[in-house]
Amino acid sequence: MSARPAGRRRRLFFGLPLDASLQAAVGTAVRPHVRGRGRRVPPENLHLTLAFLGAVAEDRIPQLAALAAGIAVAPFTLELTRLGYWARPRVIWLAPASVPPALAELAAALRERLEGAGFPCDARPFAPHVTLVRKAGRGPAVEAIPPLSWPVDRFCLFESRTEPDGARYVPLACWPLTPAREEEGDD
Ligand code: 2AM
Repeated sequence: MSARPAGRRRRLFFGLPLDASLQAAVGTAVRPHVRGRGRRVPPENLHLTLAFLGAVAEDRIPQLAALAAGIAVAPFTLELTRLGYWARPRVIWLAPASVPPALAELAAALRERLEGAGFPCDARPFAPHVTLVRKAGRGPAVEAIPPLSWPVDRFCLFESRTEPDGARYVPLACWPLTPAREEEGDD
């Protein structure tokens, strides 16, 4: 009996994509406040991670797509404003002023379904952020920028590809957030 050949593995995560105009706006807004050494995330790579999967056999991608397609969460808006620094991973990040319930619900629904389907997720609590700089030597010069509004209407499965000039995050598929259906009146 021959063993099934190991499928190709891909490095995957679910996340929220920023439109090109918001990627550019974030780049412009934070540039003056980032000091010292570090690797800035190129604007086209800016995103917010919902659930990191790591290396996954590519024949399991349809299972991930089916699981994502079953999630029904309403669209929401994030106000990107808080700038911060995590000394351990040495990243400078941008985060929303607050976490709308729909964002928490989306991340929780994804993680629950992933765990249920045998995709272990990061056990750390969900701390939504957009990483701006990696290997940063020091934190940002200010703790906040004027809020940038981010209307979120979809989430995506991304592949993290390693290319000669660094990582590139490529959306493989996206799913729309669906407005809550109006409750039917009972009169
Ligand atoms: P970060 O931006 O805070 O570094 C792709 O690597 C994305 O998945 C990044 O946004 C990264 O978060 C996130 N991620 C979460 N856990 C990770 C891990 N254990 N290894 C690499 N990336 C991780």
